[in-house]
Amino acid sequence: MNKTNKSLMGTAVAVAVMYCSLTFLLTAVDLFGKTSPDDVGIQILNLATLLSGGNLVAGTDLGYLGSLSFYYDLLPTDAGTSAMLFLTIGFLLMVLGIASPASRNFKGPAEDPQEFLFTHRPLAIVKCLLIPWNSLATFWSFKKAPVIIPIAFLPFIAPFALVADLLLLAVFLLEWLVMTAKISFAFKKDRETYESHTQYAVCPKCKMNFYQPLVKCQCGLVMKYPVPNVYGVRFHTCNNGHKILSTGEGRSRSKIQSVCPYCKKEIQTREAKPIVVSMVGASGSGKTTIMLSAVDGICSKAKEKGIISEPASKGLSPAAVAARASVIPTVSGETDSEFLFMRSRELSEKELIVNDISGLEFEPDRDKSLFEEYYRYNDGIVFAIDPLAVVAVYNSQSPTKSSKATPVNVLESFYNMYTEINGYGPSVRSTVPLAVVMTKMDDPRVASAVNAEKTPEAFLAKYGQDAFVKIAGTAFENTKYFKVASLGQSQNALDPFAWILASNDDDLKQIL
Ligand SMILES: Nc1nc2c(ncn2[C@@H]2O[C@H](COP(=O)(O)OP(=O)(O)O)[C@@H](O)[C@H]2O)c(=O)[nH]1
Ligand SMILES: [Mg+2]
Ligand SMILES: [Zn+2]
Ligand SMILES: [Zn+2]
Repeated sequence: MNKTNKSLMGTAVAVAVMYCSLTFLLTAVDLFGKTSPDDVGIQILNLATLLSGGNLVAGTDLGYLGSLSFYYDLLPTDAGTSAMLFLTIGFLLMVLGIASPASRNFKGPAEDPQEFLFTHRPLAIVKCLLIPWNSLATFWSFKKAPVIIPIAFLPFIAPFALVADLLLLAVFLLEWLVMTAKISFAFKKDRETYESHTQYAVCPKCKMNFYQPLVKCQCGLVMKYPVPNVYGVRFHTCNNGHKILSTGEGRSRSKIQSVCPYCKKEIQTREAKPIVVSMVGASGSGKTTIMLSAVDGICSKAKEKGIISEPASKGLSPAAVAARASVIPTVSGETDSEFLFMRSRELSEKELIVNDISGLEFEPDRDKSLFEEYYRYNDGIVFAIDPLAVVAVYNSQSPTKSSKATPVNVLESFYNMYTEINGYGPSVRSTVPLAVVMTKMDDPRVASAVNAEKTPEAFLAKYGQDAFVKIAGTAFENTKYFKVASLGQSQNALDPFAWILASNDDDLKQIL
């Protein structure tokens, strides 16, 4: 039982037991009649009697207890002493019920194994009212047959249990009101913060996006994302008793291990706002190299501005970025996305996710299902074009020979899949920013060919790719052309990424 539940249930139970004790005491005093009516003491007792629901022998000879004379005949003592004995047993059985494990079970269901709040578990009121009767459940679970004991003493448990229920109910309702208000206030505040800082999460493994991931406790239990709710306001407790923070304040919650609700794999989300960029282009057009150079650019820019950038996937490790001049072709079939986190004291955490899959797979005739997951969600597309390859195809005079990988063909097959997966009609323009990048600009041959024309668009048109410019402009509302060197002295691979990040996020717009 967690701390909140201890105090919620503890308060209710303490009040109930106190009043029952008073009832018990008053009954005892009355049974043995040791006070005289003139005492100041009796006045106080009378008032207490009124408040505590009365004693059990008030009125007639033995009052309520008188009707239970059957029990007293069992003992060879006078009715008053017997009544007291049975009353004591009844009282103790009620207290036993309160202290029994049945009263302290707050465990959540297997599909979401967290402790419920005392006031907000399913059937909370019923379970609360059952607390004083729980000796029945305890004896039943004990060995079934001994349940006869609390059943036999029910007439003596009942008066105490009923008084206890009355008080439990009063305290419970009060606590319910307070907790409901606290939860709804904290939930609203937490949701507002989450929606302004994070918005949603993306799985770098299966590419699905979702509002919040699942979380995994240190003990391995997987549960829903902890937010202020029926499990607690500021923290939750797993079914094994581990504390889990349930508000985004102070970033502590973001350190909990996330789990993708779709593929169930362990992922990192950190409450960072995800920005997903997909790399598109023929094999060898320079996608992986641009990505690595851009990550290098982001990291140095971030450092300048006092932002911590943390490349968190293997493909973006400092070693991989440093060795980008000798990048090995992306393994065909590699499907995990690369990701990098950025944060500072002023900046709520951001996550750049890059989908960089083998270039081969963008060429026509490929199985569409491979792409299903990739293009369900994108914040930007970087389309890489190797200018020398464009010139080479143009000069080869045999357009059929190597035409598979021309920018037009790659764009067409990409766009066909893209529209189909996202359910667009052919006339709908995508609002996702498309950065078309002329790569390898540090190569003098590339630079002279591209720079001979006024713009990258003019270069493409000159070398037989005017259809590319037309299709890109028709299909994407927001297209921009870049000339990029990802290697050499003056690298500027950050430019297309900065443009995409800035058009998605106002904070990053200020920084990049
Ligand atoms: N000189 C130069 N070479 C580049 C540049 N970008 C990529 N390359 C080279 O082009 C080849 C293919 O690059 P890669 O990034 O693997 O292309 P991908 O298949 O599209 O991922 C590699 O040998 C890279 O070193 C660049 O900006 N400048
Ligand atoms: Mg590659
Ligand atoms: Zn746990
Ligand atoms: Zn997943």
